[in-house]
Amino acid sequence: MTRLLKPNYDRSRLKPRLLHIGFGAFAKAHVMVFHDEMLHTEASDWGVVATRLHSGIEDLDRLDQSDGLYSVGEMSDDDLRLRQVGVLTKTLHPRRDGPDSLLNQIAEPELGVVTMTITEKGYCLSGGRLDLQNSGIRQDLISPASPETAIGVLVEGLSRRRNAGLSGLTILSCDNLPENGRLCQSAVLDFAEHRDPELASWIRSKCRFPCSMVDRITPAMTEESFSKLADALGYSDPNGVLCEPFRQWVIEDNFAGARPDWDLAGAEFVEDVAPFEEMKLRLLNGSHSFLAYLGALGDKETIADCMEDPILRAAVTRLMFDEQAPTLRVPQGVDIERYAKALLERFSNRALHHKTTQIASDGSQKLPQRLLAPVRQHLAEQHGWRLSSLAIAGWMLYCRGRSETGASLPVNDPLAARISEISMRTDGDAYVHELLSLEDVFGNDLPDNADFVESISSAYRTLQDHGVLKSLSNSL
Ligand code: CS2
Repeated sequence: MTRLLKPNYDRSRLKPRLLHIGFGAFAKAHVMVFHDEMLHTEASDWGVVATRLHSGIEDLDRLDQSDGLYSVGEMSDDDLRLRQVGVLTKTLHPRRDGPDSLLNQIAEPELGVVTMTITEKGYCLSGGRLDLQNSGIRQDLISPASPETAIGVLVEGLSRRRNAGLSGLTILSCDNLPENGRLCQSAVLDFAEHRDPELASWIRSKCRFPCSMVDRITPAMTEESFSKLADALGYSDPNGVLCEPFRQWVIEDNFAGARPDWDLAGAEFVEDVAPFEEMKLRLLNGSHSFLAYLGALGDKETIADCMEDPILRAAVTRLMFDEQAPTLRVPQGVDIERYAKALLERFSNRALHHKTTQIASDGSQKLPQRLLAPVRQHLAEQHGWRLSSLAIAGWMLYCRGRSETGASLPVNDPLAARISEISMRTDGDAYVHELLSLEDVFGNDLPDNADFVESISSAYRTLQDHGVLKSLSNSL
């Protein structure tokens, strides 16, 4: 049986100083592991309150039943390391504990930092600003004291802090968005401005929204992964997660007050996170999306299955080196070639079983920063971007919900209803043109760019006529 690393710190000393919104698999395997490692290293009273806003009451109940303890298994092809994380002081769910429980927690004097993993769509953005047409935001502006969205929750919690004469907070976004802190700040300020301009100016002056780049591949748990974890532990842990051994966290050093010493656990505090975020979003996440759409269309179940296919492997390597890396501002001290090669290894980790259809979800939220931003650069500088065009057209074909052999593919996306309506009505060039008019995805510049429109239409036709592997091998 593999050895389990248990908390060596006094859990009874932990106070609720950090609140995490969106306590799912990624937070458990990433932010909380850094936090746990820090607590192993220094005597500290930074404890964590875990919350989820919508689904997940049962998950939090289960955590309560195990006194907030859960295990993380770090898996490579030939090793599995186990850690028991003990950072939690309590869990909260507004639908279980009442909306005030969470709002008042934000207004607790000892709280200093809020971390968030709420996924791209949780920020309710459109064109980098708060989407005032979003139904959740509209509802929260009507009844701000019982908010449903993360943005509404933050603003109401901060308003209570201000009314209580307390200090501001640091809100630390840990989602895969470029300049995630800036985006979070603009969503919060836009919302607050609509409620009360004085509250907005209090937030502007007292709170901080650092950007951060987070990285650890953490597939959704399945029955199979729970039983793999149970085999290693010798008992079953319904709260456990499995992930890869690699983890990275680069954080803008811009906090409103004290902060946890996550650097003791390997996190880097830097002045400018943007080049790190861009590198990760394009090289890792862009390549992930490329493999997810094209792999799933070709009936590949996991990312490691894709990496075993010589054509997909060669194609994703070329995408990284020829179409993604040249668009980057390389962060200081990083060797891009080594970074990309390490990614190819990480993607090949067979133990992870990371499903292509999981990564394929929410494409409308992911495409802009992962694939379209570099393409804009290629269009301006007249560089080739054939593989990116196949990935974007691959997303379009994926959105029709069928693989090349006719297997059904799940289309989970906030725009799914609109996309499905378009796909029932059109196909070919007409379908491509209608999808290109989704402004939140393609902006209003790309649909007007004749080169862009022609390249995507041609890539879509190629995929339909020749299939994924032939289209890719013709482009290598
Ligand atoms: C993936 C990410 O599902 C996805 O979209 O690309 O969750 C990826 O695994 C993480 O960002 C890795 O840090």
